[in-house]
Amino acid sequence: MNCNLDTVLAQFCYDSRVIGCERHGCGHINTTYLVVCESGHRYILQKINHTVFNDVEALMHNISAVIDFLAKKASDPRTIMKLIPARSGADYLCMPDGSYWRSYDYVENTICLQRPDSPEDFYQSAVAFGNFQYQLADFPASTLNETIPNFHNTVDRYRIFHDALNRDAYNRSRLVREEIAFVLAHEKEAGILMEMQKSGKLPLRVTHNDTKLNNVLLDGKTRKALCVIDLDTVMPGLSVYDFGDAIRFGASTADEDEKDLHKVEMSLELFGIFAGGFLGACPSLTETERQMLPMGAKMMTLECGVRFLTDYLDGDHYFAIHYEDQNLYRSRTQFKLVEDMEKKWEQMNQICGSFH
Ligand code: GN1
Ligand code: MG
Repeated sequence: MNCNLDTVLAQFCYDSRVIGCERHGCGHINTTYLVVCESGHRYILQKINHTVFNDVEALMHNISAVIDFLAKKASDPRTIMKLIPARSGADYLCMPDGSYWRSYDYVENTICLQRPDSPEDFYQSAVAFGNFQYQLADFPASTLNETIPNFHNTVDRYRIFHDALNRDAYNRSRLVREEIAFVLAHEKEAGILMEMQKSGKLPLRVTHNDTKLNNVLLDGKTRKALCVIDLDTVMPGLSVYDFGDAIRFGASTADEDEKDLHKVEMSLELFGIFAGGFLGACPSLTETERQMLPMGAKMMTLECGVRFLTDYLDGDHYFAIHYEDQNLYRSRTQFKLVEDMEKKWEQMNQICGSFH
């Protein structure tokens, strides 16, 4: 039996009676609602995908620790997410049907974008993510749980891809020969970043790991960077993951599932703008980290494409899809972006080298 939303809503400490609750946002993993109360106060309610995050307690421990840490450094409370406790006093709720829920204050007068309306919007997201990483530089990383083990371990993502391909449970591999060939042709590069981390060339930091443009809120009035959201994957990681994942999504000239690949390019202009904002807000990166930013962009894009294609082969159980073959279209845009980055490789390196 599935619990109904009213029963869930009744268990959170909202300031007045709930008068509305609608689906909200574009996340691929959790299910998000916008809650409106009689007072006019609004909240975010999320059903946590506990197939993806199977230790919800560990996940919520991370989030509240990160929020508390950032809140101590922040001068404006709107810059940090605020968890709304359940009536039990806990910061999440487990319902009798086994579903998990949490709630946040809704940050009013903010903008959440799927694509930058202007280069300045993208610059602001770079400032937000660069600053986020900078603020967490002295967070005690060993107290963080790994909410999804091997999240950006591209070599392991390839292992899972091979498993799915061998199973071919939905008999779909015959439909995606070209995409499979692309993935296999890039396999030898998959370990580059992790090897550099293991040999001490790239330092382990506390990173966000999911730096899509829609995981940052801009101030509605000033359009300046305000608040980084979606803290589920804050874990020890590499700075170049955060840079790279943001490029993958926000420097693309088209949507993540664009069907017309002619429209999909990695904009060098946006790449440069993001690099400037990110490096300016996070001045502590080492020379090697700076040099590896283009590789971070390429690896995060390749890895995400591999993950989308794996999920397509596996029957679309991980990423939420809104129409058939959406994961396949998503994977194609990622591979097109990787190809485009390979063409623009020299310029990408030049741009990163120009910020000293
Ligand atoms: C997911 O949850 P959301 O939509 O912000 C995914 C990211 C992918 C992204 C692709 C926990 O992010 O890793 O890069 O989709 N999050 C998780 O759009 O797997
Ligand atoms: Mg998100």
